[in-house]
Amino acid sequence: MKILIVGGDGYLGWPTAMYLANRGHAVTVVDNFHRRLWDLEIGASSLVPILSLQERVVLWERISNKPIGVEVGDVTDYPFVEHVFKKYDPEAIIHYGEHRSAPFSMLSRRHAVLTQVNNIVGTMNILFAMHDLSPDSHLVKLGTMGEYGTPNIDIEEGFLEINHNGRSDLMPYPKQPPSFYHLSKVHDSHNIMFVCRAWGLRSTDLNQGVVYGIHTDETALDAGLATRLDYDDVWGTVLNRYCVQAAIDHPLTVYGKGGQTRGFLDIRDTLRCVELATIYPAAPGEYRVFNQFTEQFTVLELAHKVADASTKMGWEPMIENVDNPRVEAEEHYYNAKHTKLLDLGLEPHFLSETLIDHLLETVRRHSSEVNRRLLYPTHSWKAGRHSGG
Ligand code: NAD
Ligand code: USQ
Repeated sequence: MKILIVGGDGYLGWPTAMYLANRGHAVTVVDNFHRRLWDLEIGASSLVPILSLQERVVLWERISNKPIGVEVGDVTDYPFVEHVFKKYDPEAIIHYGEHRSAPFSMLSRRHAVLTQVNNIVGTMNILFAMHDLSPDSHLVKLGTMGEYGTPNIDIEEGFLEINHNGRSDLMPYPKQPPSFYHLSKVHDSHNIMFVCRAWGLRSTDLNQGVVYGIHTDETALDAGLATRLDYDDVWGTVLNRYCVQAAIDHPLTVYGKGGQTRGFLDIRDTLRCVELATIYPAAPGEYRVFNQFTEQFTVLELAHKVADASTKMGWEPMIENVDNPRVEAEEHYYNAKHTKLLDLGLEPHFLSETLIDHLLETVRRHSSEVNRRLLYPTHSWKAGRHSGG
């Protein structure tokens, strides 16, 4: 298939590009490198060194002999999006190209607005390009489990049967997102659902949980093909952060009581889920929602798993309950359905000691480069404490 991967220089986009190219698809990566710029603002960088996109592609093509196209540009710029659609006429657009940090979106008015403009405008431009230039193409859009929040009832996959005053309907599941970033995904979902209905476009919205790990079959081929590993308090996700903290004898930072339950998945399952959604597309006019995660844990459970693995390696991990910088429930009911990708053929890689050991060994090799000032959270989300700038 002719596939565009928007955000193909990122943590998930780059391994996806190699994975799909390896399986014979004609892959073109689109990115504007803003993520690398936003890192500079925070003073953060990937713990595992990463090459530039162009260097990665040259190395990949030398090793695999499978081409990956590159288009550098910003999807909030419509003439650029038009140019890309006219040149490639994609059958599928895998859209990772958004700003993805909840803490970043909560830093100030500027960060909140930047996040929402980037994400919502970029997605709208892709929808208009699909409508005008490739109306039969399929959008595989990365959303987030955070769109649902943490309701006190089971979470369904996208839609909920509602009975009201003697009548019933299948309605979009209620959304209670916890940050301006997560809200941007809700706004995207509404826009996408609308154009599927109004214009007959086809789309799959993947409500993904928190991803962990950096190892895939393709990244293992050469150190130069590595994907990024974020560990700072703005970009780092929880399990990746715990592993880095354990590797440098820093306390594992459990925010608050640690009863926050989330859906998680191995990065290899992200690639497979996106592949499944792409090769089994939505029908014209169909807007599908898949919950993309394989297991759910509390963040305290995860800290214990990392601590146990570290102890077995002879390290002396500590778990610290730090003041929670976020506004979120620390003890709550959580039961989210996630069967649709399994039905399509997903065979999950569950979180294992081997995986944690592998991640711990990798980060230990780079432990001298960890910036300790990025480990404790420094920005509170509490109301009234955001700067207007
Ligand atoms: P990332 O920040 O590593 O990659 C995103 C890429 O998109 C970056 O390379 C960035 O430069 C690019 N980008 C952003 N805005 C762009 C624009 N306007 N034009 C062109 N390129 C742009 O993020 P990631 O972790 O790879 O996440 C990818 C997607 O998956 C995001 O949409 C994110 O919300 C979603 N997601 C990620 C996780 C996770 O745990 N990493 C979990 C659930 C959902
Ligand atoms: N947490 C800790 N300690 C830490 C870091 C985080 O306890 O050191 C807690 C947070 O308070 C939160 C949970 O871990 O309760 C998850 O936080 P996270 O930073 O790992 O992930 P999150 O902010 O939710 O965002 C990440 C991705 C985002 C994606 C989301 C999926 O950055 O792009 O949308 O995971 S989900 O969580 O399902 O919404």
